[in-house]
Amino acid sequence: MVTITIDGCAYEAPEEATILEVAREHRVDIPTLCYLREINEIGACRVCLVEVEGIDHLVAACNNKVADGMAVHTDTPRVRRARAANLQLILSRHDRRCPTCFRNGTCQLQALADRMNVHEVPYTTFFETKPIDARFPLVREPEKCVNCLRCVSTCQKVQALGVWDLVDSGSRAHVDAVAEDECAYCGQCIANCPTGALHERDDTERVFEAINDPEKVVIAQVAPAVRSSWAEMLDLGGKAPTPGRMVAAIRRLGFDYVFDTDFAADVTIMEEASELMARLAAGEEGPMFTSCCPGWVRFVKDRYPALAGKLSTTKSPQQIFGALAKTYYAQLLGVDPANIYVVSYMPCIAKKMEAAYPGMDSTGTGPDVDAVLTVRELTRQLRSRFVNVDLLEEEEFDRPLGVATGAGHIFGVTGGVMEAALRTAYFFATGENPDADAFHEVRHEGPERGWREKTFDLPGRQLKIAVASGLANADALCRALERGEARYDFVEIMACPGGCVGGGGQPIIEGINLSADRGCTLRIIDEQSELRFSHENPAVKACYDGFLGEPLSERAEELLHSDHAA
Ligand code: HC1
Ligand code: SF4
Repeated sequence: MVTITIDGCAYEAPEEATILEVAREHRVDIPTLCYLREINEIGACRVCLVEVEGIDHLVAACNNKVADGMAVHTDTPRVRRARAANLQLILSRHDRRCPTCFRNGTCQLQALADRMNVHEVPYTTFFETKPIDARFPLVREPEKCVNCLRCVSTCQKVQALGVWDLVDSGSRAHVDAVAEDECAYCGQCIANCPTGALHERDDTERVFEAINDPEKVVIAQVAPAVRSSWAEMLDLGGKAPTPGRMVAAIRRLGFDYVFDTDFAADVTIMEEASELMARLAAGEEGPMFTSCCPGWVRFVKDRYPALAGKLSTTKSPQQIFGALAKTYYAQLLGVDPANIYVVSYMPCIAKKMEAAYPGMDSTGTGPDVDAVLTVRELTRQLRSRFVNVDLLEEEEFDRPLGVATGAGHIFGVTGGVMEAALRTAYFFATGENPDADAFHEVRHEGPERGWREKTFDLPGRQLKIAVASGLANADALCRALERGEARYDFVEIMACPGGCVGGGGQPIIEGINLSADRGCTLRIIDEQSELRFSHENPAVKACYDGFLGEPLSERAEELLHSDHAA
């Protein structure tokens, strides 16, 4: 430990700590723009400058370590002038049309200018407006980029990919895509962008057009993790952000039916657990990988093609929902599937891409899922339609595709798909339910590095499983599998850290990682659910009895499985 003073107060600190970490630990505010803890500590923006006694120049607090006896000053006239000048230089190259920016109100640059009382830019403004680089489904607006490199570091360190980099030199240096084809569309670079330089393609108006079309039956499906975050950017006037209020809010947008992706997650489990049991019975070499996360599917196919054949063929809940909505439910309604329009609310960017895959068209009338909106797009829809969310009472999902179990709800948190599948696989193997929490050890609590492995006893055999989230962790796990350093029967991987609760389409709140809290919300919803086993979902049973037949039946194979060839 060392002793330092910050603004005259003495603090003990570990030797390896940075000035910024010690300051934050003791509630001394130092502004930052490019800093991302353990991901991007490069001192690029020079907004966190501080004065250190005995050093002539100002130093960046984020990447300078403390030393015994160090005296730091965070609020001198020299510090304030330098920080403001640096911020003004950044602003001089930034497209400042804030009112029409997607990040208006959540932009860290905007917030910093306000917080630092910077209201003028005395330098020549020379941002260049270029046509929007609309790469599906990510959109980049280069004139809003502040070269903080957060996207570069996030993609490299969290996702083991190198889509972005700094190109050119001197005053022409800027961030650009250098390996676009590698992109998993996870959206983590968007979630960590401090400005509006990166965002998802906006599909809100397309959905309103469908809602306004009297010919269309417009159906919403809501992903598991959305219920944990939907109200983060809304003012509910102190009311609890329950799934029931979420349903009421979405219904106010004009949908004919509000259904639950978690119903389809229960169907996914019926198919995936059956597939696992069949693979084990056939003595196939493991592992079987979950395939509900399109970011992971894209990653493994691109990076580890030899392992891609081990993906479960079961489609994701989003796609199973779309396929059943346009076949089973169209039949129940007596409506031509061409007139059904399915909208997904997802915490995810890659789901926009998954919905557009060739082959995800079960009826030959168009994609099973017509539009995919993120939680941020949902927030914009509710605001733009002036829905008074604080007045909403709780409402139920519509039936039958709105009936789900606790097992379906936990899909949205890392370990949840595995746990849900094991509950049902155990039932398939024994004809009896295990304790609903028998497999709780697969749960990850909080952000983690690496992967978790466990061995469970199923009658007659042991099942070795692993769970990972974040593609850097998936990369390490795949490497271990390829080298023969690990062996599993069943592996769950989600591309985003923490699972979908940490998805790239979730609300962005600078400096706060809410994925652990959101994961707890889903766990609580599971614990409080009347039904916690997918195979006990009465609506799922009815769907099999009246339409699909058995899991892995010919019709189920045709509608609910894919070779992930896209
Ligand atoms: Fe997910 Fe899934 S859990 S992938 O994270 O399997 O997006 O929430 O909808 O499809 O159910 C996302 C979440 C989501 C699918 C399910
Ligand atoms: Fe990298 Fe994910 Fe961003 Fe693609 S979406 S550039 S994979 S962080």
